[in-house]
Amino acid sequence: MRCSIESKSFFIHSSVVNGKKKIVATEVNSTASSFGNTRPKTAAEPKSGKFEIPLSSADQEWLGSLLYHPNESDIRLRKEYRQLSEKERGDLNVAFNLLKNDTSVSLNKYDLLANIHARSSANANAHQGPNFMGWHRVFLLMMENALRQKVKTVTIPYWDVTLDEAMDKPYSSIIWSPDFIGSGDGVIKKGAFGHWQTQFGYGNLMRFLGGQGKLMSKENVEDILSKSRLGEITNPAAEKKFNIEEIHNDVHVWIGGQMKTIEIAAFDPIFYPLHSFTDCIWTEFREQQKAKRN
Ligand SMILES: [Cu+2]
Repeated sequence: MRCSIESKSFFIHSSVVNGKKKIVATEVNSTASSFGNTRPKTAAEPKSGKFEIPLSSADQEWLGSLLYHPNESDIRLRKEYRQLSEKERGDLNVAFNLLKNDTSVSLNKYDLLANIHARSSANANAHQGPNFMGWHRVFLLMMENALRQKVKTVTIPYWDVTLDEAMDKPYSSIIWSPDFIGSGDGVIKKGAFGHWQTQFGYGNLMRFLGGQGKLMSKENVEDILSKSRLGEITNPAAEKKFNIEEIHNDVHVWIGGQMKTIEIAAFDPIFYPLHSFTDCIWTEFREQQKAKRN
């Protein structure tokens, strides 16, 4: 599979979580939409308007500036997160933090953009249906364009979740170290995202790896790629085994913390490498579709 790298050499790491910690009750407790089976499926969701901040003209202008597609001469290569050089990883961290600290728009640039995922119009259209992949592709591109306004060489890496799924202790993957995306056993205290704050009263960025949910396996990806029609891999018709949205939901829930809840998930920067991976799987799916047609 092209979206996957086979080498396991990336897992030589310093352990960031000393033994699997019990998941405690401080998990983000939300009345908003949780990823997974418990999520209501009515068109009226979400009920809360608290995520619906008014957009100023400066906000709209900035968000509009992110909606462009790279030129042919500016094709970007998204790498697996562990394949970034130290410099590339550092640049990515700097770009995320420059957006987070830029308050020339409402909230700050990172949070304003992350909040697009929460607004009811987007939320209702982006999830629980065949638009899931397409909506998130554009959202991912907007975040990548935003990052490139700060550091122009940055691309969003993809996190090949299946490599971690194959580990005995996926919570001790180097992904969850301060040099990468930060820890997974409560509040993130070290690294580029240490003590990041989220919006709407959700406080410190936090994660509770492995409490619930599950990581995506190579078999999951093979199952998805065994199908040839979008309806067979998306809601509402796809069986769970082939359903890319539901399989990705399990990863959100596995990470826990903000990632578990749709309206605040995009405040966690791991959201983007995860979606970069699902986007890569979708690209491969589409290329197979085209090949079959020819
Ligand atoms: Cu989403």
